[in-house]
Amino acid sequence: MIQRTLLMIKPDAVTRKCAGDIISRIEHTEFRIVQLRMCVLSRNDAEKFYAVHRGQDFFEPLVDFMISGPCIPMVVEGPEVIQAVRAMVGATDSKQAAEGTIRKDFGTDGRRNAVHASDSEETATREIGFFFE
Ligand code: FUP
Repeated sequence: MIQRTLLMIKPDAVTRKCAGDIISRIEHTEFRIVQLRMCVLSRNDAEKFYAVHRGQDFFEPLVDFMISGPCIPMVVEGPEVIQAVRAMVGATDSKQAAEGTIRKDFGTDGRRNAVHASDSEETATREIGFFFE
């Protein structure tokens, strides 16, 4: 099934000039980047984007991190792309992520983990709508 997912390069990776390398990984797959922008999230936007984590002890530092510099959200399209991009991204904590994953290669730890990727069709629809259309 052809799907769309939201992949977002986070401020740590943008600041360290890894955006091109991350975009290049996507371009070396069968998938297609169909929308892309650079933006600095407001505190309110970051809180809304990660609303599911409100109340967790990592919520505030996560929001502070997400507004610390520019993000590059993009929409990636292709067959079964949601799970495929999640696999390319790797585990949440960069220190635990498998060799060759984006988070292993470009992230630092459980917060500064280089990218976000939608985890289901439902979240993909919501997250794409958050940044585009
Ligand atoms: P993921 O789906 O892999 O992005 O992970 P989650 O939705 O569980 O977490 C979203 C973000 O919250 C992570 F990318 C980083 C942050 N987070 C922390 O900072 N500490 C934690 O213990 C868990 C998540």
